[in-house]
Amino acid sequence: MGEQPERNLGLELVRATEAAALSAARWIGRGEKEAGDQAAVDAMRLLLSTVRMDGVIVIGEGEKDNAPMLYNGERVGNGRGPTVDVAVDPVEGTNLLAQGINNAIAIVGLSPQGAMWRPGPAFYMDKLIVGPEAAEQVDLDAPVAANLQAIAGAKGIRVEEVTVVILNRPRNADKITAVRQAGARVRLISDGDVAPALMAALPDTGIDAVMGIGGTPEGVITACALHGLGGDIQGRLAPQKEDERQRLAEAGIDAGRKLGLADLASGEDHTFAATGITQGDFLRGVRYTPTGAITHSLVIRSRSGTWRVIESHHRWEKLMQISSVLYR
Ligand code: VTB
Repeated sequence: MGEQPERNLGLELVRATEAAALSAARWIGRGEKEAGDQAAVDAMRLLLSTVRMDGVIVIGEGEKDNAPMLYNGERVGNGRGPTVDVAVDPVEGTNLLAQGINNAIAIVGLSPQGAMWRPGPAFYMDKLIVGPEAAEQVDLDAPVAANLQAIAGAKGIRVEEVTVVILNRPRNADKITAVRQAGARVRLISDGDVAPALMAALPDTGIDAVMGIGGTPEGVITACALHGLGGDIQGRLAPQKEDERQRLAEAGIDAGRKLGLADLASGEDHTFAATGITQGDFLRGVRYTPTGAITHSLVIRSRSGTWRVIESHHRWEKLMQISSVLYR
């Protein structure tokens, strides 16, 4: 047993998301998502090793066999301090990065050991994500129109003014139709449902909810952030292929169960950091100056309910002295 997390590790973690974003940004729009992801992984891993924690990755780049670094089960941190579950997504939205599209971000989430839900073979999850106003008002099992009414009511706006982000996939077609039929607006995205989930929970972003089937690991990471922002996520596994269904059954996971915020990340002690890679609607992307680069990050700590926005100015000359990984 380590000590309970007391310091705001987010302020250390943000260096890891900044480093990942700085490295990934070299690959924006170059059409090579693996190379971009690898650059982010290398940089994030380097900085995570400095963080005062005894962490184990529970949401990472995959199983050890196919992910040489930041794989599930890898120990990260300097080995001292609190024992924690770690979720990493060095590039959330590798397609967005490769194609130079908005809202690719670098993410790290921390929870006390055992507090994060292990997605295992569960790739897909149906999600309903709202901000603090509507947190107690919606239900994944209620009709879409009823949830939209509840969100509008909680926010004091009309349903026609509610904007819902949905991943543009055939599997979400019914959801898209239902939202439109109820009179609300849909913003379709090609990838990356964590950035809009953050926006749904932050004030004044123009995004009110995220709905539809996306990734399960992204759902857990979102839960980690929402504990601090005050919103809600409800989900239910939504296996898309027979293979996934079978593996869930073998693992003894009940795919029919409705999962709430506390199932996805339990307790009250969660830390989250994200840095913009490509230009984003909330987080700005990495910008270059003659001598370095500027990053824009969000740090959330649920214990205090504090969220911070951090703009950092980096100098290549100095980063070069630390590691070539940080300056390419
Ligand atoms: C989801 C979503 C992610 O990839 O996992 C999606 O949550 C995968 O869906 O944010 P497909 O298999 O249909 O592409 C992201 O969009 C990016 O990792």
